[in-house]
Amino acid sequence: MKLYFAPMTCSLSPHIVLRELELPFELIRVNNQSKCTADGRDFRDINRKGYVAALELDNGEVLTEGPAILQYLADQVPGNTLAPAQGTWERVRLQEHLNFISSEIHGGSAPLFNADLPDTVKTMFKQKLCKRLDFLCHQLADQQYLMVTFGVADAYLFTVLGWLPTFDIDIGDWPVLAAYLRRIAARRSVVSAMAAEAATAPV
Ligand SMILES: N[C@@H](CCC(=O)N[C@@H](CS)C(=O)NCC(=O)O)C(=O)O
Repeated sequence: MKLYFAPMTCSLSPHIVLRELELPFELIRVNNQSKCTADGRDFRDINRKGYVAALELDNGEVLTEGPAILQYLADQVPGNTLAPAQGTWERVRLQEHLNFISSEIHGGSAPLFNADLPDTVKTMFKQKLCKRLDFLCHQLADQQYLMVTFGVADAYLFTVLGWLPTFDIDIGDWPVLAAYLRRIAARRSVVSAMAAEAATAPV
């Protein structure tokens, strides 16, 4: 498998999961501005959407959309604890988490990267995002992870919450979330994924 990624973006979550599952993969860096890949191709020829993450399977299929990639990866290793089995109620709960992260946190953060957006509009998006952080804090108050044990939703949430300092949102205002992030940041898969991404040459 090949994971097309850009450092500091949402592609970190499938990268963490690939390492958690100890699946063999190749990392291919993408320049999100020029759309060039590290191996000299136009990324849009691989993923017409033009954004990471994209997972190229050994049969040539290219899978996009973080929640789909994360679940596909977990399903490759039967019995692992990163995602409940398909068809179970717990799997539906996982999908509930992934949709929340995707639409409310990932989608809610995206406009804040837009340098052209007026501050008043950014403030509006930030306020909404902070309400979602309040909810997460409540949810994680009595549990270490979103589900019973660390899973694909945690890899995704860790990744998108990592952007908060860029928006001048201080995670220290949500101590439960700050502790959650510290816990995940210490995982071997996370340390090695972040180090591997940082070690790749810019495209
Ligand atoms: N709906 C997509 C969104 C992916 C996405 O937002 N990717 C960003 C990085 S976090 C990106 O590559 N943006 C570059 C672009 O849109 O041109 C998913 O969930 O995977």
